[in-house]
Amino acid sequence: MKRIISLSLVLVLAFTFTACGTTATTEATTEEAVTEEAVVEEATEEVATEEVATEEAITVGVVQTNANESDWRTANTKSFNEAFAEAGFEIKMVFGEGDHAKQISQAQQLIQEEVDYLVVLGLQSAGWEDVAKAAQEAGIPFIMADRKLELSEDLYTAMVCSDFAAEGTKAVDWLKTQALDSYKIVVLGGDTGSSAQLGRSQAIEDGAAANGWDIVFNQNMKGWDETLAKQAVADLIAGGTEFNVIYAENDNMARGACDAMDAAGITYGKDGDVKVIAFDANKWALENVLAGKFNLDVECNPLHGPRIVKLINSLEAGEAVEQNAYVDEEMFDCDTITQEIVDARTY
Ligand code: GYE
Repeated sequence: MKRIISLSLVLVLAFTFTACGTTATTEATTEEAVTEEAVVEEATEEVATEEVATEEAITVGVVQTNANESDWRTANTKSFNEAFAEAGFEIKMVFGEGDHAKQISQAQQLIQEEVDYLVVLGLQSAGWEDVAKAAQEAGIPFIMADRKLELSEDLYTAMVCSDFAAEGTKAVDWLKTQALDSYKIVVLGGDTGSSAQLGRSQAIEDGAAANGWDIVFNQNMKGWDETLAKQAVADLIAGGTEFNVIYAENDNMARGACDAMDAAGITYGKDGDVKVIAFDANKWALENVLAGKFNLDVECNPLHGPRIVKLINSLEAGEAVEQNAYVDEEMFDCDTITQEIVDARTY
């Protein structure tokens, strides 16, 4: 919310001094005139400084998913806070804590508070039309980050997201190269209805159908929860379900699955009986890839802070921006990863 108060103040000050000056000028010496000019100048500078201070306070409302959803989410939240602070933006971040309706009302509240920009990371990809329309009516640019929402292009300004279908396809293509005698796949999905879960799950379901692979278990873990993933795999083992692939839709759930297999004495990873696929590629997870505990980790990059700052600054400057930007991402294979790659990881 930018405030335009300074100009009038400058005018008042200048007028006061000149008025005084007028009567005085006839009487005052050159010196006095110089002093008054200096006073006016100083006042103008002061107000200008104040104007700059108030003018730059761009307020950005960020509708985040859950505070403690995963190590990825923690890195993502940190990236926003650090980049916005560095840019001098005022950040208003709220967390939906697993509740889609709560995110919707939080977004509406931020619109009421007249934020300058609204950035949404949706728990659910569907159901955002009303918020997007309300933002539009209020003249507030609607930006999607991380997860693409189901909105027509006329309802949002820009998006900086990951291509989750492409991430899933990378994993499926890698699985094909493993040429296993049989494929018995356990799918540990993320939050139901989030575009991250939808994209990654669709890819493995299509891949299995196309290649005649068996998906022996396919369930979404509320909140991408590591403990729920561990329990689900422990129950499968206890129930005698045979599997030789874990397709865990984030690093934390992959680690949960490994803990369950450790407890049951089942080998996995590079030299084990079960292939482990994860998504996110946090630094600790890449250490697991290097150690051969995870076979593959498909990157999903959480460092959206600087990307959104760049986007907002372009919009502020009236520059054209790419409406649909996908983050460049790679994957890490236990047969090719190096210590240097792990050391270079910043999250
Ligand atoms: O994979 C998971 C996080 O939206 C891409 O959300 C993100 C996902 C990420 O909690 O770890």
